[in-house]
Amino acid sequence: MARREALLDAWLGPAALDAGTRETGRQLLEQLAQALDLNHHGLFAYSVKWSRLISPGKSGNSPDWRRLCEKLPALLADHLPVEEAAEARKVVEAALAELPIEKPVGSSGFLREKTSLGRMARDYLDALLQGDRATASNLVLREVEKGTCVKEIYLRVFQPVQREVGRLWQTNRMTVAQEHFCTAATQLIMSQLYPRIFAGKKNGFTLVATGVAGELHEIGIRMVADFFEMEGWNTFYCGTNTPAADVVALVETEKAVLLAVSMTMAKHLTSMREVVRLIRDNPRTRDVKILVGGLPFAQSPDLWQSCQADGTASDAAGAIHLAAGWFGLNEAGSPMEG
Ligand code: B12
Repeated sequence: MARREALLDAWLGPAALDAGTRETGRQLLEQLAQALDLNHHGLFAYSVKWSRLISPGKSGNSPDWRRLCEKLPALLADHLPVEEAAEARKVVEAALAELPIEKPVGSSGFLREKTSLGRMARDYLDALLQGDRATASNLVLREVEKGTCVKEIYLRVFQPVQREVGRLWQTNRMTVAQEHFCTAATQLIMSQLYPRIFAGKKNGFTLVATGVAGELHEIGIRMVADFFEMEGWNTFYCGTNTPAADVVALVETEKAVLLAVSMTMAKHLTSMREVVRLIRDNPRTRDVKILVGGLPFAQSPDLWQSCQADGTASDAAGAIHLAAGWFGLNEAGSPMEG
């Protein structure tokens, strides 16, 4: 610990005195260690891009993370054994190679206002920004009454709006309280759609869905679970931060054939691997298919393999598509004939 703090001081120099900058630096070092552990430079590259978007307001001095990362290999050579330092250099250089061409993550916003649902997403977010949940809710309910599928609302309204909320928070244009308000409102409005979600015919397959231990982001995996429910699956959505052993016990008692596990923060990778290991080690659950997903898996497309999972998908639609292939289900979510 003391060594890491000393490294932070050496790396960031006077900027290390600013708490926000120090925290971002700490997270970057953690991501570098993880990228090295897993041999996935993509995780670190994403973190550097993310750090570049943090606004001066949030991190005080607004350091130039690119320039700081360029200094990192030389410093690590002083702090790590030769071979590890050489590996770290490769990861840092690969991340830096992506920076000049890539804009910071999310720099252009997540709402696509050229489509009608994109415009509605804008109105929905504006209503929430004004603290007006009733208008936001009415927009959604009216759209569904007009015949727009709930899945479309999830993927074209709730998902981009939540990502935009994250971008506004990251760039210091939204407070944590506003973010919490928007998130809570969206969860409430999702619940208003439940009579439609639980209305379909069942196909006899059971899914357990949860976020890993330590993970607090729950909307993504809730959407995944709801998509399966709409496809006729019997779903056990357990929110997030569920202890690994309890996930395995639920899979076993409910005789689930599929487990969907979500992780948004890459630092929870150890918990993710633990769940998968416990499922595989239990003779009664070892054949259950495991689908993993969440932000890091979209950033680093082959990360799922290093977790010994069966697959990943970048969104809820991709998840049901993949499962349909595994379990021989047709477009209506029912088992295929013959
Ligand atoms: C709301 C929110 C929170 C809330 C969550 C509350 C809740 N009840 O869920 C709270 C306040 C708890 C929170 C905390 C933090 N957050 Co936050 N949060 C968000 C925010 C704004 C929205 C998340 C969301 O609802 N997304 C919408 C869903 C639909 O998208 P999704 O999760 O990606 O899910 C889709 C796919 O990924 C996929 N998928 C997801 N899971 C799975 C699983 C399977 C099996 C499959 C196949 C697919 C799949 O399908 C989903 C649906 O299509 C995001 C912004 C963003 N870009 O997402 C930041 C964000 C994720 N948070 C971030 C950060 C930094 C944090 C904190 C570290 C902040 C802090 N300093 O405390 C903590 C970490 C907490 C923790 N230990 O987990 C960063 C992460 C950046 C990074 N480097 O990775 C983001 C990106 C914000 C930003 N732009 O900087 N956060």
